[in-house]
Amino acid sequence: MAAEIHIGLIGYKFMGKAHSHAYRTVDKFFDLTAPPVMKAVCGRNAAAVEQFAQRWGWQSHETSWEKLVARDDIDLIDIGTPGHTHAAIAIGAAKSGKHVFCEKPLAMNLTEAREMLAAVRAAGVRHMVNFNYRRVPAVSLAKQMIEADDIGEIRQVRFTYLQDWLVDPEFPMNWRLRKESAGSGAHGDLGAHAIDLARFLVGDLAEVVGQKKTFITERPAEGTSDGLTATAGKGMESVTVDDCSMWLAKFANGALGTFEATRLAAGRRNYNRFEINGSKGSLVWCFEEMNFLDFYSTEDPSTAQGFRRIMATEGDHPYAGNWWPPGHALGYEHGFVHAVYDLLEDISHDRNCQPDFRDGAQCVAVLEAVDASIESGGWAEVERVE
Ligand code: SOE
Repeated sequence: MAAEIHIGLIGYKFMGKAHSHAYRTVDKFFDLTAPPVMKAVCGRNAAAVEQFAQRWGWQSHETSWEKLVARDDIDLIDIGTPGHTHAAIAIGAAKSGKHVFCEKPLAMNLTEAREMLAAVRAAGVRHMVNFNYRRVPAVSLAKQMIEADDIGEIRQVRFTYLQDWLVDPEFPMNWRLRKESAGSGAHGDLGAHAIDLARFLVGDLAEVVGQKKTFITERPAEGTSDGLTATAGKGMESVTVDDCSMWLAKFANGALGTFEATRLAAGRRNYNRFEINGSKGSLVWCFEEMNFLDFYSTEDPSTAQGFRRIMATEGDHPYAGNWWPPGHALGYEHGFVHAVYDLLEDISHDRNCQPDFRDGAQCVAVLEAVDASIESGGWAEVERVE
């Protein structure tokens, strides 16, 4: 068993920061079999990536991902770059015998996702997709409660991911607004999270029917962009992805669901929410109040009926005991720390990671099924990824 796990990170913007923070922090709060060593970060702009490496504590930097994945002092390649680069990097990393951790959505389409899955399986390396919201303590708690049958048979579910950072038509173009770099808009960017949470908590989706729409079809050309901020360049550029998607689902276990993803919901900053109704109760969670899980049980005495609000910061709640005393709330970055903790332990103990590339591919299959339903104007079956 290795004493350390040597990390090579590709991408140094929004996700690069979130992942770097996780590697820097994880062994301070969690006991690891093999702690991470921040060996190298990679990006195309040499000066910017060098500055990032110094600031975040990476030992070295590269400007070519091909060089990074070929290095023999790296065990794990972490991909935090735009969607169109995932497949080539992940397949290259797997061929070099590296474990792979990849941002969501896994791939631009199902064909690519299947190729990535085949590559990591052929290489016998560990693989994980970063669906960070699974590892918010209140969400992990919801999973435990569903498994403990606290809400009974799941019947109806609502998964909603609303943001508003694109509601201003003057917000400039960036890679997330181009089909060739992002694959899709809110549908893949946010809908992928909703699908993953639905698969995690409810189960596999069998059939879908939906709609997508682009309301703002042109935006100022890109000047600079970093994460969800951008400055305009000269002229206008066409938006080639959706602003929102709305769809219905039938789950394999018989449950029915509604899904919605948008980046134009004025006032909703990061409103990633689910409501799950079962035969014995309901669970409700929203990221904007991420430490709370609302639970309703039909089994409570009639005098005490009503939603109860659980603050998932007790020592016995998933992950929470490793942090602060109860009530000392957690934030966005903690989900990434938890993901990296599980990933590193799974690698150390040679276990399957969750969600793995099969899960990532199954999520892409759902995204594509919605597209197929839009084309056909009717329900579409979700392809099963084995
Ligand atoms: C932008 O919509 C974004 O950064 C997504 O790409 C992330 O996956 C989401 O968690 C927050 O918003």
